[in-house]
Amino acid sequence: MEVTIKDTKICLIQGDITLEETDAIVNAANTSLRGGGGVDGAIHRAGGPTILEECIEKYPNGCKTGEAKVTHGGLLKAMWIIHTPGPIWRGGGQNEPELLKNSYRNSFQQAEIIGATSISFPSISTGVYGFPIQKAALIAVETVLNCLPSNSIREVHFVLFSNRDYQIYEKTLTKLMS
Ligand code: AR6
Repeated sequence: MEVTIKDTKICLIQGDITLEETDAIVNAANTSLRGGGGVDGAIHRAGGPTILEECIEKYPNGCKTGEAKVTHGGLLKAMWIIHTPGPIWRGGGQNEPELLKNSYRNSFQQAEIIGATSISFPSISTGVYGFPIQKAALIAVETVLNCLPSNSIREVHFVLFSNRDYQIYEKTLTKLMS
C-alpha cells in the first residue's frame, strides 16, 4: 500500500527491514544497545560488527526507553541505523503507549537531524516485548503522520514481517485517512 500525505510518501511493505534502501532504518533495540534477537539481531547480523563497535564507543550507557540513538549502517544499504528501545508491555498501565509514541517521534526527529530523506520503521515492541499489535499499529501510524510535514523526510516505510501485521497496519492507515 502506498499513499502520499503532506508531501510524504507512506509505504506499507511486507518483508525484511535489513533489505531496505531508505537512508535510515529504525532498530527495535533494547536499552543496552548491545544487540539482541528479533529485528535487532537481524540488523546486527546483516550490517556486520562495526555497528556494535560504534554502539559501545558512542553509547556506553546505552539508550533509555523511548529515546533514539544513531549509528552508521555498516554493510546495509541504509546509510544510518536509528536504534530505539520500545517499552516492554506490562498490561498498559505503565505508560507504555506514551513510551512507544516517544520511540517513533524521537526516531523521526533523529532522522531529520541527520538529514535523511527516507526512513523505514519495523513494528517496534510488538515482538518479544509483547505490545498488542493493533494498539501499537495505531500509535505507530498516528505518531508518524503527526510528524508531517517534515523538512527532510519525503518517504516513510513501515516494514512488517508477517502478513497479519501488514493487514493490521493497512486497516489502521486506511481508517486514519478516512
Ligand atoms: N524485518 C522486519 N521486521 C522484523 C524482522 C526483520 N528482519 N525480524 C523481526 N521482525 P522484536 P521488540 C519483526 O521482537 O518487540 C530484541 O531481542 C517481528 O516480527 O524484534 O521491540 C531486542 O534486542 C515483530 O513484528 O522487537 C530487544 O531485547 C517486530 O519486528 C527486544 O527484542 C518487533 O519484534 C525488543 O523487542
